[in-house]
Amino acid sequence: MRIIDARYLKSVRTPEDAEVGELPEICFVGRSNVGKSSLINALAAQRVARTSSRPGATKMINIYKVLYESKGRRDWVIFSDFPGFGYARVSREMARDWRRMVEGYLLTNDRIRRVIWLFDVRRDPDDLDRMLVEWFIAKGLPFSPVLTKVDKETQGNIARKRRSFEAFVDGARAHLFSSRTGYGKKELLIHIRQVLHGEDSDSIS
Ligand SMILES: Nc1nc2c(ncn2[C@@H]2O[C@H](COP(=O)(O)OP(=O)(O)OP(=O)(O)O)[C@@H](O)[C@H]2O)c(=O)[nH]1
Ligand SMILES: [Mg+2]
Repeated sequence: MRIIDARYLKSVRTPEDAEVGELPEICFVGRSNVGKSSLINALAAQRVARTSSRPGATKMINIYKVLYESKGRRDWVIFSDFPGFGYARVSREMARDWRRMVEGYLLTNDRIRRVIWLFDVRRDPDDLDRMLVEWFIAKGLPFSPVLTKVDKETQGNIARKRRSFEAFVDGARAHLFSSRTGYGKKELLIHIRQVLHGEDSDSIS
């Protein structure tokens, strides 16, 4: 799969506001600063998504319309870039608003084909991450974990972290990714193509 073009459409709070008809959608979620926007830019091979050094800056769901080519066919898909969660400095009300918006969006959007869950390879999962995994499973939301920023870790640590993370997500396969080096990009695009074409076999839910 090759991405030919990617365009920012709008920032929304609900699936209806996106106004994208029936196009399939891939959501990119994860904690603040994990590299969601950078990953979208790396996949699209252009700067469409806004990245920031200020964690918690994104407040709405940013919608991108992506044209891709696969096996000689061109198609559209929506990528949605979620505001990061778990940023310690936001107020309780903001955290509650975030949760309401994100949960509402994910639960009422039947365009969603997959939630790509990004996780910084250098971190260890905590209670908030546990709650998120359990929530995905309870709601039957298909998700694919991606360990990000692998350029920051040694090969040995990555292998070890991957094993323990895969155990944490009940055996789902964790993809590895670096938007700095491009590591894992090809594989993740193949995975997304498989998801879009119903050929995926290696994830839970
Ligand atoms: N070394 C390294 N840094 C990265 C990578 N991906 C992102 N970053 C850096 O991490 C910071 C956050 O990246 P973003 O892509 O804005 O992260 P985000 O998850 O979209 O952040 P929020 O929207 O604030 O939740 C930026 O300074 C990026 O340059 C990566 O693969 N490797
Ligand atoms: Mg972002």
